[in-house]
Amino acid sequence: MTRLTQQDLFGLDLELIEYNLSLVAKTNLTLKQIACQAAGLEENLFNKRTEDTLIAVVPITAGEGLINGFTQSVCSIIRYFGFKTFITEETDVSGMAEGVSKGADILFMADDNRFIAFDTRKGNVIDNAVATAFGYAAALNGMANGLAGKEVLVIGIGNVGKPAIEYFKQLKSKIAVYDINSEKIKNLSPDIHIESDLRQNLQNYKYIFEATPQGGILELKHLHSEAAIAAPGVPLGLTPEAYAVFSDKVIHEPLQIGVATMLAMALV
Ligand code: PYL
Ligand code: MG
Repeated sequence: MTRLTQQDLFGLDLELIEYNLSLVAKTNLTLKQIACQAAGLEENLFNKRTEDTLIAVVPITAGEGLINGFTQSVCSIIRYFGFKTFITEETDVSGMAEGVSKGADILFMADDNRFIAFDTRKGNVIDNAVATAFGYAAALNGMANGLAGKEVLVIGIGNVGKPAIEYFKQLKSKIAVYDINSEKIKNLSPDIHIESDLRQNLQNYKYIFEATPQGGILELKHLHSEAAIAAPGVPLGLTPEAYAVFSDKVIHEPLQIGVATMLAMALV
């Protein structure tokens, strides 16, 4: 998984109101609506749970260690919805113990391999990759004004692309997939179209879900003129030239949709 940098997160906590407005402009959905649709949770229940849910964000020093601003960004996204949230003073196991002893119902924490929400009441684990997949797919559904019966191309069948396929199946979309590694597209269900030549055929797809760790693979000259792109992959899969033209049709940000969807999934 590509590791976020302090620069990726700079200013995120101060710009959530503008960010939400930009999401509504692109998808006709707020961040809360995207998260609740992705999680299958009624918005009013989401709102109600602000009254009885305490959330701890635990800094984890394992592996490459802390990312400056990571726990603060996670905390600010959750607080934006009105949930009581705190960052533990301790890190790692001590931080988990502190969170539980202070009555936290849900613990958010990430090492270099997994970013999870651990629900201490039900004992289940919500994974950021699955939440990001469902949240970005719900955002693309919003941009398309409904993807049922419409073709969507999923590029990158990894830990985000694969769950996204499941979500597009739920939306009854017509799914095409591309991955540079043919191993990744083995034993997918037969109704899924395997795209073999991305450069040649990218222009045939209006709705694109780009979940590769490869930057700059989507070039302006290959994109459908009315393309709408959900790009959870870090770094951004569009070339700067393509992004300059398509920026108001691209969903790409470091944490917001994934964290909001993890929260909603943990409240189901
Ligand atoms: C969850 C992000 C989304 C993309 N890549 C993932 C990433 O950067 N993971 C590493 C997160 C490390 C956090 C660090 C801390 O500050 O607690 N252990
Ligand atoms: Mg409680």
